[in-house]
Amino acid sequence: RKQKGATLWFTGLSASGKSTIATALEQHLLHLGLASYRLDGDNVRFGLNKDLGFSEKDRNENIRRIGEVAKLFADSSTLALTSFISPYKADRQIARDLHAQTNQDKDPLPFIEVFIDIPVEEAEKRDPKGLYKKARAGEIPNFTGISAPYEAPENPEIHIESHKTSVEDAVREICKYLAENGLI
Ligand code: GGZ
Repeated sequence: RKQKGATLWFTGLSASGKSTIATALEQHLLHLGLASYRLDGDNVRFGLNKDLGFSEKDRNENIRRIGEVAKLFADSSTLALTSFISPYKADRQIARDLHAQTNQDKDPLPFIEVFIDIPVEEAEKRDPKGLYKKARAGEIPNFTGISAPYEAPENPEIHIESHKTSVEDAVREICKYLAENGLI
């Protein structure tokens, strides 16, 4: 059976576990023999988007470009896993709308919002890179959850409370959704 493409759009605070879960999911999908590709800060913010910082305008443009790139992967029948804070609802909506706009004869590309939900206090306790500490000290301006907003999704396709869920269970839940929707 031919593989279908889709975008799994992870959103959540820094240190919520987006990239950890997306990486574990990618491994699982590769074991199943499915093509998937992960887009994250390491391969996007240092290349395609190296001209962008963390102002609201720059984040808008960051997410717009990532939405376009994810769409290209999904259109090539790959499962695109994007792992960015994407704090603004309107930006996530733009990425979603892009996936609905395809050539007349083609079906819309599935866009699955995966909310990796964690209270900011929990993310701050994790603080694996010491960024929250720096943000509290005023050393990082516009830090999401501290001095810049995070607009939580209201109706995400998948909602994972990452401080209460193991990485394995999160992967299982996402795969269940993908299977139920004929994507794996
Ligand atoms: C939030 C920041 C900031 C500010 C640098 N606010 O935990 P990390 O380090 O590895 O992930 C964060 C990453 C966020 O980049 P995104 O492209 O995902 O953001 S957005 O979707 O809002 O455009 C964090 C680091 O970059 N970082 N400065 N001010 N996170």
